[in-house]
Amino acid sequence: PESCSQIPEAWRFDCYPERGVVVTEEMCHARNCCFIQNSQAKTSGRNGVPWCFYTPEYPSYELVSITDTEIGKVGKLLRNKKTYYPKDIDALQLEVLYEEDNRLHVKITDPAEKRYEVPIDVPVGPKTASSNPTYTVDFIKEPFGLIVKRTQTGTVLLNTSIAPLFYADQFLQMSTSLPSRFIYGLGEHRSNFLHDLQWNTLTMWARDVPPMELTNLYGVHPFYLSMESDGMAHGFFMLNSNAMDVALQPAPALTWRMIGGILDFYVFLGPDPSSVIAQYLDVVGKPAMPIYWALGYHLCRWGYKSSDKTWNVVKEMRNYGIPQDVQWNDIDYMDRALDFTYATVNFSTLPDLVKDLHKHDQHYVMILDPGISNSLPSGSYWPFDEGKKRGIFINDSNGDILTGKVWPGLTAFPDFSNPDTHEWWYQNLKSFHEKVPFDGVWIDMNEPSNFFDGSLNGCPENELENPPYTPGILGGTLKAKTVCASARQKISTHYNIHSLYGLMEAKATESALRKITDKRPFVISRSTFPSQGKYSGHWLGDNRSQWKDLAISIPGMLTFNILGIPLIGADICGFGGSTTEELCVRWTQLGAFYPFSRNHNSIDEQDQEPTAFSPAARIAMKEVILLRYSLFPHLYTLFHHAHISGHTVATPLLFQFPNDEKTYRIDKQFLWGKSLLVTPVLEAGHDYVVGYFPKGLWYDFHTVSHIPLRNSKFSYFGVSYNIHICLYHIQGDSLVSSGEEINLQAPIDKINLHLREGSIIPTQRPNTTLWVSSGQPLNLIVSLSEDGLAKGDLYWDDGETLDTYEKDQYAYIYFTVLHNHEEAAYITVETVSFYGVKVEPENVTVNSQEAAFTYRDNQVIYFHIVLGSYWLQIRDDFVHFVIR
Ligand code: MIG
Repeated sequence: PESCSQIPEAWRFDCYPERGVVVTEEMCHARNCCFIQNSQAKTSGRNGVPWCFYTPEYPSYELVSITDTEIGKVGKLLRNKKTYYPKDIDALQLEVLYEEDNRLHVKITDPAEKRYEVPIDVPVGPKTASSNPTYTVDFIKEPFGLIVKRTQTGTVLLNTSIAPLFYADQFLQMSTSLPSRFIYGLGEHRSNFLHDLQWNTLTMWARDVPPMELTNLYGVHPFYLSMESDGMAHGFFMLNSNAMDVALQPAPALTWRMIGGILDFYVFLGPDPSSVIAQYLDVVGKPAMPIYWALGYHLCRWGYKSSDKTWNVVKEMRNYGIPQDVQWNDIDYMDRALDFTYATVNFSTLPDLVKDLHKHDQHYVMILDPGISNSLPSGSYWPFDEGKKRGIFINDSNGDILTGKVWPGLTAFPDFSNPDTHEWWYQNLKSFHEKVPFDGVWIDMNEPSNFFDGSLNGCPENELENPPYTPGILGGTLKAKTVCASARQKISTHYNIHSLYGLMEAKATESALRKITDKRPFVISRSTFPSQGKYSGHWLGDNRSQWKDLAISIPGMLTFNILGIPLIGADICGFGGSTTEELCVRWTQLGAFYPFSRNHNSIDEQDQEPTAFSPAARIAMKEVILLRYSLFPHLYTLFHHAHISGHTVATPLLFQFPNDEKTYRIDKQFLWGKSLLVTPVLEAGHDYVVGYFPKGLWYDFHTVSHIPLRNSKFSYFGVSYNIHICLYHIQGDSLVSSGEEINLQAPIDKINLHLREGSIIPTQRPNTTLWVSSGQPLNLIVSLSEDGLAKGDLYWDDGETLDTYEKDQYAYIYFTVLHNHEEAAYITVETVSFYGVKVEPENVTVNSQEAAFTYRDNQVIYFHIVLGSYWLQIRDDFVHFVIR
C-alpha cells in the first residue's frame, strides 16, 4: 500500500529479521508487510534499512480490560489474528507494578500455562503502589501499547506502540522508541561505550570467542542506560535469559526479540545516571565487597611450564621490588587438564609455592574449567565417578549424560542449576584445598564452551535446536560450540538457561569458598549474567596484544561497571599475539587503573611480566603499580560504595557531568569514583595525550609534594581506632577548564592523573603487597575548590572478614575541609565522622587532647578539629585519633 512509502526509513521495523535470506516481495507479502527495496541492505536483518517492514495497522494485541490493583494495574490482552510464527499465545495477562517512586515493573505472562522465568532473586515488590511515582503510564487499546513518561519533563521513556507486539511460544518481540541516541550497556559486546544506533543488532547468547565487533560474547546483560535530552537518565532491564537480539535503529528505537520466557521488565527513573545504576542493582543485587588483595596486582599466564617456573616469576618480582599480591596458574598446573588435580612432575612443588606466597603475604589463584573428564578408568577420578553417582551432570534429551569435549578430552558438564551439584563442587574444592591451599578461583570456559557443536553425538532435530527464529548467534545455531539446546538440566532445558551457566557456577564457587576459607571469596568468571557481581568479578576475555585492544578495554570496563560487576579488567599487555615493550608499559599504566588488575598472556607468546623488559620499562611499570597501591584506601572505599549503594568504581565521565553532552561519547578517559580522572596514552609513539576536561578546576595528581613520613602505625580493630592522618595539599599544577580538550605531556613513564576540585583522597605509602601497604599511615590528598572546600571519605576494616559492614566491624570516616576565610592561612578540618562505632566511647582524643564529640544512635561520632598550621606548610602534622 501507499502508506508503506510514507514510513521514514529510520522508523521501519523489520518484519523479516531471519538471517541469511534475501527477502523477496512474495516472502514479505506472505507476512502482510510492506516491501521496499533499497541499496543499503542486501539481506534482511543486519546493517541496513529493512526491505520488509510492518504497516502501522499491523495486527497486534488488543487491551480488552484494565483494572486497578493495590500496586498498579492488571489487564487482559487478546490477539485475534495469528502471526507468522507458530504457537501464538492469544490471551495474555498484563501486570503493571508501581513498585517504587523511581521504579516501574511490568510483567506480561500467559495466564493459562506457566512459562519459564529467570531464576534469579529479585525483590518481591511492595503490596501497595508507590505513593509518589515519578512516572506515568498510559495505555493504548488497539493495537496495544504502553507509554511511560517522566512526569516532571514529559519525556517519553518507553513507547511500545510503534511496532506490533509478538508473544508466541518461541518468539517474543517488543519495540520502543528511545528519547535520545545516547544508550549504554547491553553487554557483552565489543564496541564503544556509546552504542551505535545505525541499524546495529546486538545478539545475546553466552559464547566462547575472542572478542570481535558485532558478535555475541561470553556474557549476557539485557540492561541499558539512556540519557534524555536534559541531563536526566533512565534505565531499562529486560529480565529474560533466552537467546535474543536487541536491534537498534536510528529512529531512535530499539526492538527486543527473544525466543522464550516471558516479558518481564523494569524502568528505572534515576534521574541521574548513578541513581539509575543503583536502582538497577536494587533489583539484581549489588556487588560483593572484595577481599583486599583482589585489588592488588595479579600475574598470570597460560604456559608457565612448571611450578618452579611460576615461582621464579614471583621471586623476580620480589627481587625488583615490584608489587604483586597474587600469582595465578592457568590449566598448565593440572594433571592431563583434569580439574582438582595438579601435575605431579612439573608442578610437584606447587604446594610449597603456595605456602611461600602466603609467607610473603601473597595469594594464589588457579583456573577451573567446568568440563569433567568422563573417560578415565572407573574408580580413578572421583569428580566424575561421584558426579555420575549423584546424577549431577547435564543430560542429553534422552536422559544420558551429555558428552562434550574440552581440554581433558571427552567431558561431562556439571549442572549447576542443581543444588546437589553445588555440594559436589564444594567437596571437590575442599579436598583440593587440603592439598593446595589456594585463595581464590578463576572459572573459565563457562559459557559453557565445548569443542563440539552440541555433543559428541550432535543434537536431535527438534524445535529447541531449530527454533522458528534464531537470533544472530555466531555459528548460526544455538548449539554452536556449546551443549545442545535440548539438553536437560535440573530446572529447565539448556535452551532456557544456557546463558546462566557462568552465573550458577560462580554461585557454587562463591559459596564453596566461603565455607572453605571463611573469608570473602575471590572468584573471577568469564561468563556473566545480571546479579553476577554478588558472586564474582570478570575479565574481558581473549583480547590481543594490539593498541586497539588497549583502547577498547576502557568501554568494556565502563560497561561492566554499569552492569554491576565493578571488579573488572582486561588482560594487561594483551592475551593473544606478542606484545611490545611500549605497548606493555602503556597497558600497565592503564591496567593500574582497572579495578581488577591482571597481566595475563597466552601460551607460546613472548613473556610479558614486568620483569621481562628493559630496566626503563620495568621501572615505569613498577612506579605505576606502586601508584595504584598508594591509592588502595581510596579504591577500597569506592568498592564499599559499590557494595552498599550500587555505585560504579570506574566511572564514565558522563555520570559526574550529565549536563555536559561532550562527555556522552567519552571512553578514552574515565574516573575512579567521582573525582580522580585517568587519561592514559592509547596510541603508539605518542609522548602526549589529548584529554577532555569538564568545566572546573583540576589538579595534576603528580604534583603532590612528597614529604617524608613519620613511621607510625595505622590500625583498626573493633571500636578502638588509632588513626594517623597527614594532610597534603596539591601544590603544583592545576588547570582551569571551560569544558575543553587539553593537550597533556605524557612521556613513556607517565600516566596523567587529575584530581577534581573539592576532593579528599585517602592514600597510603605503598609497598610490595597490600598487606604491608595497608599497615602504613594514611595520608589525605586534598584538592581545595576555589572557595576552599573539600570532602572525601574512607571505609576501613580488616580487609577479609565476611560482612564487616553488615556486622558493624568497620570504620567509616568522612572528611570535610573548610577554608577559613578570615585567616586564609589556616585550614580547618570541619568535621571528622566515624561511622560504625558500636558502643558510645568514653573519650576521644585528637593529638592527645581530649575532644568534644557527639555520639548519635546511628553510630556516628562527630567532632571538629582545627589544624593550626599554615595549610601550605602542613608537613608533619599528624592528627591522631583515639576513640575508647
Ligand atoms: O580455550 O585456559 O579466556 O584466559 O588462558 C582457551 C586457557 C581456554 C581461555 C581463557 C584464557 C585462558 C585459556 N582459556
